[in-house]
Amino acid sequence: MITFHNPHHAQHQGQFEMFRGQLVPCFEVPARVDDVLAELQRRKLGELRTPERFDVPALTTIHAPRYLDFLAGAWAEWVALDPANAARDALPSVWPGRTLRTDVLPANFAARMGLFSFDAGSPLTSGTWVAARAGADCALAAAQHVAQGARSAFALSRPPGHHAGADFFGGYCFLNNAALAAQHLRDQGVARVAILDIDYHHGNGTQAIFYDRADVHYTSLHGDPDTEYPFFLGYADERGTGAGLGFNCNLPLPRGTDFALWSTALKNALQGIDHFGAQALVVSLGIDTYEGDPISGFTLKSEDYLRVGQAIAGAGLPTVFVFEGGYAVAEVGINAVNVLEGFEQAC
Ligand code: 6XA
Ligand code: ZN
Repeated sequence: MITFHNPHHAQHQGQFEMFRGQLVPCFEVPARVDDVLAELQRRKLGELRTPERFDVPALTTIHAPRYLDFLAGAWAEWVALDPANAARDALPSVWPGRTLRTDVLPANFAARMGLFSFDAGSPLTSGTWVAARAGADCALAAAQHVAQGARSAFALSRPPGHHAGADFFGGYCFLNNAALAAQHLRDQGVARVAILDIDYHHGNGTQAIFYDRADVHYTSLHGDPDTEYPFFLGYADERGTGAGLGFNCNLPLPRGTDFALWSTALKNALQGIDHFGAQALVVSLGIDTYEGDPISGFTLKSEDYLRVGQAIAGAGLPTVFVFEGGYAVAEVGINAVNVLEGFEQAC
């Protein structure tokens, strides 16, 4: 399996995020990708390739132009406010909650930052735009490779993407890499695309992007939003709307879920994808379901990830894996590569 990797991901290196009422060092760090890369090389699991550059219009298939404009210029605006800001990440602190307007684009930078985000856990840094675009390039190139006939490809994208919506960032995500991959498959002529999101957290951005569409089916296994981030989406009764009704499937699971229960949900998810008649699959490959993950609550073990890959291969679909969360830095490489190796063994 070819891995698409772009070293520019490392330009996104947040200092602090807001977590349980205080600023703490970021969990989402460049070392996560370095660890996966090292493990891929150690096990010689296929070629590494730097993706070609996709231009900004390739991103407007999913993202609103005014949001992309904001991201592209945000760092310069932040530093223009105060030269001392060059040493500080930008974090939002005000949002348009219920009854406030979202139809006007404020001139004020802090206001625009709030308009285009939903949490204070996702610092925007000097290299965020460059890194996010590099990650999106990985996802688009992986989708292109699969559209051209490859059985699979891995986009080692960073920062992650599945919380990012058409016009907002949050949950460490700025551009929705999995959504871009799915749309790219559609644009290359794949009629029905399924997204399987196995990150610990519900992919609220991906769900929202495809919620009214029948051509892209979204399924997610995740921590119950009643207690787990992102809290405000991801319940089982969210089944899609309009033409998309029946094409969204949420399988929330309680904190503490082990592999026996989780893999039963995965089986159900794969049955639904089979029933949909998908012609290609995009996997949002989060590894924060691991028992040692510092911010999550499932108990999967390293060896379980081989079986996850085998089960996904059983769908028999051309598959694009897109890297998402996973913060146990010492094990994220072993676990992610176990999924890929399990997949390859079963193909
Ligand atoms: C709140 C937790 C963000 C979760 C990010 C993640 N700061 N999403 O792993 O999949
Ligand atoms: Zn996650």
